[in-house]
Amino acid sequence: MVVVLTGAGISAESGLATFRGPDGLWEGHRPEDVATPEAFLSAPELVQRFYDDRRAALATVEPNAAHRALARLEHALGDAFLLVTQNIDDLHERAGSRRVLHMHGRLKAARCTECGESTHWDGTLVDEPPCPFCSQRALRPDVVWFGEIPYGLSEIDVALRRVRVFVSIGTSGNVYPAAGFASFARAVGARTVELNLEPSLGIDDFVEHQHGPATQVVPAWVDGFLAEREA
Ligand code: BJW
Repeated sequence: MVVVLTGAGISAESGLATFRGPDGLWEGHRPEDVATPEAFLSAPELVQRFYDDRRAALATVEPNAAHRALARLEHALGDAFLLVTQNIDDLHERAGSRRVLHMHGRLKAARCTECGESTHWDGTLVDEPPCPFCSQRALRPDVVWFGEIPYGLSEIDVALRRVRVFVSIGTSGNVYPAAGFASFARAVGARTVELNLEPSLGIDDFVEHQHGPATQVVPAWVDGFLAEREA
């Protein structure tokens, strides 16, 4: 089983900002201070506008060569492949990936804080539209903030127990539980690979690494891996 974990770095060259660093998405705020249910409760309009803008921006960006390389890898491996993304954008799907698990939710989904139902969402939420299930005006972005439980943890656990090759792409290794996957994969005997612009916080968990822009290192690694498999 090949498990790939992606983070914001894979979408950076498509034009979507990453979270941390000087030009980070939260402009000087620490993500753990602003990406919380408490921040939403204290400034709902600000938070809704922030996600509405990011949702609208999806229409202005395209998947890049790294997203497309992972779709190619899935095509070659079929069921023996799982892509776990921390990203809430839809660029993996638009590149052709199907076995994608969005552990931190999706920009194009809204969840009702009254009835708990989640629904596909393309429009805005700041105007408090009614929930299509219960009609309450209580929709929020269906994303996972600090202190909330990520999606798909049982499916990820099953995949990580069977993983032979674990590849981490474009993530800084700051946020758990995702930041713990490489060490788990290594403990079960997997080959662990990091493809990132720079060494992540978890660099010691990887037996192989290539540092550079995702649009260069990911297609090159996928080509090499598929050639190795066929040899
Ligand atoms: C490029 C590139 C290019 C740039 N090419 N690369 C103490 C210890 C351990 C854990 C905790 C702790 N205290 C609290 C916790 C838990 C907490 C946590 O991790 N806190 C940390 C601050 C320590 N985690 C949680 O609360 C999570 N839930 C949880 O733990 O539930 C409990 C539980 C879990 C499991 C079992 C049982 C119970 C929830 C975390 C939710 C994170 N949410 C966010 C926001 C999502 C919505 C949104 O998008 O707005 O998710 S925060 C933000 O960080 C977002 C991202 O998915 C996530 C990770 O960021 P990512 O992707 O790594 O981005 P960056 O910017 O950090 O890095 C980009 C990388 O790309 C860099 O390395 C660049 O170099 C690189 N790069 N350009 C290649 N062109």
